[in-house]
Amino acid sequence: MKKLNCAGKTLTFDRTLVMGILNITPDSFYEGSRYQNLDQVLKVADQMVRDGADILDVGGESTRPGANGAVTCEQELERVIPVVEALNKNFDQVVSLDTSSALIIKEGSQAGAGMINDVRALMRPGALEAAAATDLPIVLMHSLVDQPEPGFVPHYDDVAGEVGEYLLGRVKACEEAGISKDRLVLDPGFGGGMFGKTPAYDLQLLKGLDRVLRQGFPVLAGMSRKSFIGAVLDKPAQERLSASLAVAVMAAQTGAQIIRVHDVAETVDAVRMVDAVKAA
Ligand code: 7PM
Repeated sequence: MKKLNCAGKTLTFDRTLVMGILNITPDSFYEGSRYQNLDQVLKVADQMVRDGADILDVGGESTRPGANGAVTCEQELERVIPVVEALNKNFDQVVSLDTSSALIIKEGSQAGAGMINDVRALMRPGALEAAAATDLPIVLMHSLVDQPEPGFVPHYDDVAGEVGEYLLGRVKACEEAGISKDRLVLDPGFGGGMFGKTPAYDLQLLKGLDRVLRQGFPVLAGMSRKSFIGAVLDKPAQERLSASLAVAVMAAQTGAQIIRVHDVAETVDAVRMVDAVKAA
């Protein structure tokens, strides 16, 4: 059974794991995931834990296309480090730190983060070295790295193939930096903006998720309430729960080991059914 050692806490891939999203940003696209202060964050985390979350994902920089994305490093540190510390102390769950910055990887690992989740796959200067200096598992997500110009339209001939190749390139960069392969989790990076997918590409990626899984690494899928669901159903973020559960089930059934979501209780029920059918 594959396991990840997350700074003393263990993740075991004996069932589908659920990662709850804790956005410590004032401008997250989904209102239900915005919190102001530490007490409030701990309350939400406590509910997620009781709902069955395995991992708590803490992010201090909004990746929303065109949002106040340019959060300074000090602001991100100030927001995120106290939260990582408190979550690690108060819960048995693994605290995942959603960051691309070398300094925050370093400070976060000292504050008790059990996993690094980087939407830029350690492409920022110093990030590879900072991650290598920790023993933590790392989520490598595919994205464009740079914020695209307004009106930029991404193009792929074969999105699942090209995303898979990019991720294997990042695996190689990690190995060269001294990061062992068995610390790595791959993520195709569903979504627009700097994640670089149109709704049509997101659907193709989900359809072709088995090809990313074939690389032999654990896979994380983050699709919760994202805009491709809105594009299919013509519904705002608040009305995308049922469809988010549907795509979570598809990803889990295909073999994704970690599902990143806003709605932990509902997703845990949904993926438990997938696990039960697999075990039947
Ligand atoms: C605006 C747009 C705000 C997009 C937030 C988002 C992922 C992630 C995010 C993902 C991994 C969201 C995203 N998405 N990390 N961080 N995989 N590994 O919808 O898909 O939460 S931020």
